[in-house]
Amino acid sequence: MKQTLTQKLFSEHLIEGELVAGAPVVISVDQTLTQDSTGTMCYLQLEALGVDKVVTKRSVAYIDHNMLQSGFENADDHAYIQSVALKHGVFVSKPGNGICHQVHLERFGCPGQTLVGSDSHTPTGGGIGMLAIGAGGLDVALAMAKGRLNISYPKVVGVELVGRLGKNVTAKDIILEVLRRLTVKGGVGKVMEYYGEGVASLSVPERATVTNMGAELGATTSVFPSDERTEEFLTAQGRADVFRPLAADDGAEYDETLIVDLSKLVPLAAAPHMPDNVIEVKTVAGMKIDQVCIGSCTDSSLLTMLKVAALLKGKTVAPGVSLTVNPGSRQVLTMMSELGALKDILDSGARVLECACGPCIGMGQSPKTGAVSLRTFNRNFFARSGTESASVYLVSPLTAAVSAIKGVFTEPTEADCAALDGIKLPKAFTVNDNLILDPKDFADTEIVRGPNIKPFPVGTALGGAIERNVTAKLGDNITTDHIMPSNAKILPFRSNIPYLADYCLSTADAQFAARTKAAGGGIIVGGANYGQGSSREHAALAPLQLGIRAVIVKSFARMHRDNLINSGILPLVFANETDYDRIDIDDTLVIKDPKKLVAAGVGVVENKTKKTTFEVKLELTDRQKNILLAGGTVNLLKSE
Ligand code: MIC
Ligand code: SF4
Repeated sequence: MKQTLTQKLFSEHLIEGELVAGAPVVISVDQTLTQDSTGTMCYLQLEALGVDKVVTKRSVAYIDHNMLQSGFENADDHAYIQSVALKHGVFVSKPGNGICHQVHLERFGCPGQTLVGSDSHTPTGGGIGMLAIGAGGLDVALAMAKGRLNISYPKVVGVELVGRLGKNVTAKDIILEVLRRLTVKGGVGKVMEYYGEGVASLSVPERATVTNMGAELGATTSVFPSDERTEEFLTAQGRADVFRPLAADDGAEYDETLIVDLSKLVPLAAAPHMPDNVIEVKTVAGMKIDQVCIGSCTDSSLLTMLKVAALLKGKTVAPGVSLTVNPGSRQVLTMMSELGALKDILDSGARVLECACGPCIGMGQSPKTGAVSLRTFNRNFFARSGTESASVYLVSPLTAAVSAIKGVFTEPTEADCAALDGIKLPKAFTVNDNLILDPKDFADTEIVRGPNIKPFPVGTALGGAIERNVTAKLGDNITTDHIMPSNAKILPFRSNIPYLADYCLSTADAQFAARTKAAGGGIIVGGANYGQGSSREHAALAPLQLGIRAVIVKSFARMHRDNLINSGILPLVFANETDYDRIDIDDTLVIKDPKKLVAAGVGVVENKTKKTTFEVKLELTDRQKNILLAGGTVNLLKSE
């Protein structure tokens, strides 16, 4: 049978289950990655699992998110992660080495291998032909401990790329176009598999921009074939030995297909506050802008930086604009300096920041009140920048650079982009891995724990009726940035759930935490695609800390639903979406027999206040049923 690349990658790693869309499967995990803002929780859980050493071929702990060190908290967490990782056989990429996804692509990505990461943009690895999947920290801890991942086999969407990009458009415009067509929930339960003659014109870092931001479709992952361009990239990284060619069989059938004609794309932007709110840049040309940020795991490669430098060369950033640049890795920054691009960027008046996530997660550079901020990032969710009144637009690095000079939203023209002619990947990257610690050199490491590390909450086994008030009623597309905001003020508390819980849902409903505490717990009601965005399990652990027992919505995003189950919170879906309209905040809901509901997968919820009932669904694998009955994965594992 002719196979898609996705089918091949799953088949090679299949441990249990059948490759039928929607069916539960278990796959073997070759590699894992963690970053520091999800990492502390992940390694606390790994410790709780009681394993001595990880079983994967390669696991890496990156420190790239929580970098401000405005108090002792972040620095303590870094010390904990470094020590606990090395002790368990995990490589450590120290602060300054770069953003996890960029560094992983450069130094560790292997075509054909599986990668599970405690970060939603782990699918970046699909740019080099990996099956790379984001997951909550506990699932990544389990992947490190057991080398396995439980997941639903996805549908495969074939995205055929035809033609070639014009000079003034980039890979960012490709994924913005896909988001425009499919929306932020269009990829849920699906893998986006790229193929076609247009693929060969894209280098690995460009492919990685597309697969990275496939996370914004809600997709399980995205993947490109591994071909000569992949070999070229790996050779330039001094890693030609891990290359293997990979592609779908000719004529393989996809569950769905999409054609993107690269030659027809124009510069695009995602307008506030959603990555699928896509417009053509020309429709906002001339709008005054205040800030431009270039960087993030989706667009901070050397290729991006060389293009930005070429457009900035000899020019000055507009007086009213703050331009920041975060190179994706130290390798990128080193080579920018070697090739003269750094000087061109600095000469333009840009502020060069460290190789880290930085403003993408609101760690500094919050824009001023009411600002218009153009960012080459992947998320423009409400308040994520740290300024609620700001309007963040997601754009290509070319649009970002020309707009920074002009001081207004500017569509890059083909003529502007003549300066980009001849820019290509180097034949050899400058490799220096001295910021990567190899665990075999640190056999005697003692684990260091700072006072900011608090025990994480654990759910309770399901018992009798659950009677709770609705303490939040929310709309569609609620992100994990709403549920557990992460700006510079609270990100340092990622190892302290009791502290974080007070900020739960604060940007969507400022009274939620206080209301839920006063009611002695609660139930959250939400709309479609609830929990989209990041992999952060804090978006489940903080509600658990507050006593949330169930979340009832129109539909869930994959990782958040998995995190709720891991925490022992019931993820319920309205059988009839119109029942959503008949529930109000403070209504008392009763789930009479939660165990029966879990076993049957359907059941009735009573609204005591309205004197009505409505039906809910709960599609679970047998393993998930056991997790919920036990009150979460940690309890289940303990009982086993
Ligand atoms: C993000 O981009 O939202 C993050 C911060 O990288 C998260 C992880 C986290 O919340 O720590 C993600 O994408 O999973
Ligand atoms: Fe970091 Fe932003 Fe990428 Fe998340 S999306 S990993 S915060 S750069």
